[in-house]
Amino acid sequence: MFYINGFHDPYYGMGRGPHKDNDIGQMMYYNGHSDYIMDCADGDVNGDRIPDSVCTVGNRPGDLQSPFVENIAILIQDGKTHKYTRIPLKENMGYNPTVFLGDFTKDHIDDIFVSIDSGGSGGFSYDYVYSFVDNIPRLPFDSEEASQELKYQVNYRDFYKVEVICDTLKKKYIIDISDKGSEYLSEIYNPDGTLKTQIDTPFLGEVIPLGNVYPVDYQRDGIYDLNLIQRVIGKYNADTLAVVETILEWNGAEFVPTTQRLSIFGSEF
Ligand SMILES: [Ca+2]
Ligand SMILES: [Ca+2]
Repeated sequence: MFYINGFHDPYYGMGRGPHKDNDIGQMMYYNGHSDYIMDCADGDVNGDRIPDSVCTVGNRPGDLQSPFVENIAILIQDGKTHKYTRIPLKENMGYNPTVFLGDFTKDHIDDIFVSIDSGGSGGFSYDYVYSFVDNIPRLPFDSEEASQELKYQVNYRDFYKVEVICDTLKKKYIIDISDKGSEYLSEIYNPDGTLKTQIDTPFLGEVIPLGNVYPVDYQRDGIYDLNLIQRVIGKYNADTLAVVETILEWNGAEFVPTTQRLSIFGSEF
């Protein structure tokens, strides 16, 4: 067990917050709470130019071998006053809650990017960008909201083609599935390559709304954009036909999609 902020030693924790190297996985006490430290990063997030310490923290209800974490929150220790601020998250349970600091909102002050793996079979994560300028938490990006704003259609077409349409961005993509093998294709297609009128699968084609989000500094100017990756699935969850990558950039008021592309996986030959 591990004590921060003068629980045992009144000087311990003064001038330092939790740090990555020593404290990950340790329990800490602050403001009358106890939490496990999951990940940490240092940077000025409130804009006073003094580096702050930012961690993801949470409870570990299972035994400590289990990676499951609940009540996940962001914990900021102000580098100047050493005061703690805890920001609870909307989706607050999952695996491997990581924190990354970087400027996403173009004000040259670090924002807080948090990712939590959902752990479900969909393989998606919950991702947030918080800003903390002047010690006020704001949430400019929530991956659930952002992904739900992107509306898609996935339509199987004659001759082993799957059309993916992003209605929101008015973009259309065509995937060739002719190398899927006869077992897969014969359920959907007639021998002449036209679509069957009666298809015996419970569902066919979807872009899973929730995906994964990665910060990328495309212009190498110290400003991070968000790369949202969503899976296009065919007959079932594990049948990934492609992924849609949407790059979202801060426009001064919100994150907006600037570029979108569809990526396919190579087939063995
Ligand atoms: Ca600061
Ligand atoms: Ca910023």
